[in-house]
Amino acid sequence: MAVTKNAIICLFTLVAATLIAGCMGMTHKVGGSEGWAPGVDYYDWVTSRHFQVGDSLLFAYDKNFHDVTELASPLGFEFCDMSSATARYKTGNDVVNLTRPGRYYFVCGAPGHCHAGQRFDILVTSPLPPASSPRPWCLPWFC
Ligand SMILES: [Cu+2]
Repeated sequence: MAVTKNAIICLFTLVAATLIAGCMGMTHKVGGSEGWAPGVDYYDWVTSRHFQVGDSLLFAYDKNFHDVTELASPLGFEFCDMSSATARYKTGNDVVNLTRPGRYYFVCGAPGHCHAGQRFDILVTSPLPPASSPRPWCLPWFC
């Protein structure tokens, strides 16, 4: 009955992995395979996914040419005005944790890149059910 036993172990591992993945936040690689660069359609990228508190963004780019600048203001975002910058990342492989619900604005701080379209804004929602309680299908020791 080795096959049955293996199947049970396999199923259990799969269920456990799904639970762990479900409880932890999701990492969104910005721009998908194209990464963080001018010429990528970030509007398209943003509209195809959902962001919630606990998720994170991974920016992969050439640090010699780009950075990741987080802006606080929608007007700053619209006009590529870096004066409302709240954070700047420049390692070329930056993870930004989405720790609060609300709108986030990201642009590239290199001259001209924001105006050229290397920017996006996202709406981050609270996890459902409310942030304080674990997801109902999460086993407590995973959360
Ligand atoms: Cu850039």
